[in-house]
Amino acid sequence: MNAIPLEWLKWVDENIERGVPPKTLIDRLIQNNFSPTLAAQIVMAKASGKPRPAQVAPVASVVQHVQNGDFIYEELGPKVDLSVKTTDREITVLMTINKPRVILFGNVFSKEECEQLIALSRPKISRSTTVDDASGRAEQHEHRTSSGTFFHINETPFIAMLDKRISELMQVPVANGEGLQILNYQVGGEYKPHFDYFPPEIPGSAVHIARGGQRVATLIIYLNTVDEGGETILPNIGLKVSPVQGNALYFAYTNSFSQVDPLTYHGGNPVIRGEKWITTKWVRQREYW
Ligand code: PD2
Ligand code: ZN
Repeated sequence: MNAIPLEWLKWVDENIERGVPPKTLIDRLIQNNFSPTLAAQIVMAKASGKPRPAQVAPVASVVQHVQNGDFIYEELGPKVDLSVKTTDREITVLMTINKPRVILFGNVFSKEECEQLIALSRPKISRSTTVDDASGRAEQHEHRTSSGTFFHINETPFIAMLDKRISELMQVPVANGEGLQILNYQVGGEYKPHFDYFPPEIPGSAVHIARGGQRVATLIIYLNTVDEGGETILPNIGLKVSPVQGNALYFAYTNSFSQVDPLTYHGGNPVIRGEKWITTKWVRQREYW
């Protein structure tokens, strides 16, 4: 259904005014055959107090890049308490934020695992590339001054063990994950703020989304403790996370309406002293491998 009959608009207005949660109303509209995108737009326009467009235009059900504040927060990502038990490890929860969904974990990898991953990566690293906006091709860019490499899913028994642990922690099947990406930053190396999802309005995103769907969440695992600098930042919420060996920063940004959350805009500050090693796991909506 592409347009909303007036009686439904009235129904939304009345229920928002009565204090019914937006999510309940969106669910009810979807049950009544409205597209998730349209349902979300109508309800959130009313809930946010912004004027609703005079005419509700047909909306394609593609991934939506919403404005800050318009993202519908469902319970994204793993449900966590004080700690999370995976098959082989007890991981601590150091901090959580709900909007955007961010979790800082401790004790994700042991010191030995971090050292082993660095040792395996060192001989393979080369200058990092990023995705070109227009073409979707991987290209070198000044905004990511680091060197990197990656491992295929389950590439070795050691990598398979880490992939499995991460999958249990993120509560996403191993098959939905991209291979572990390794980055090494030297002094001055940084990663300028960006989104990890493929911005839907950029032509180059389509080719990436075609395989496995949109990215839904990121886990950045710190493989060493940086002497100074190198913090991961989320500038829109004023968050700065120090790289500490074995800790990991999780954030989720795609909801079941295929909206993506601009509050997860993030970057890596320049390294001031020492070097920085991380591994990143990006997970998709569907099977990627
Ligand atoms: O190294 C980081 O802190 C960092 C910052 C932003 C890593 C990534 N993004 C990433 O791997 O996506
Ligand atoms: Zn990133």
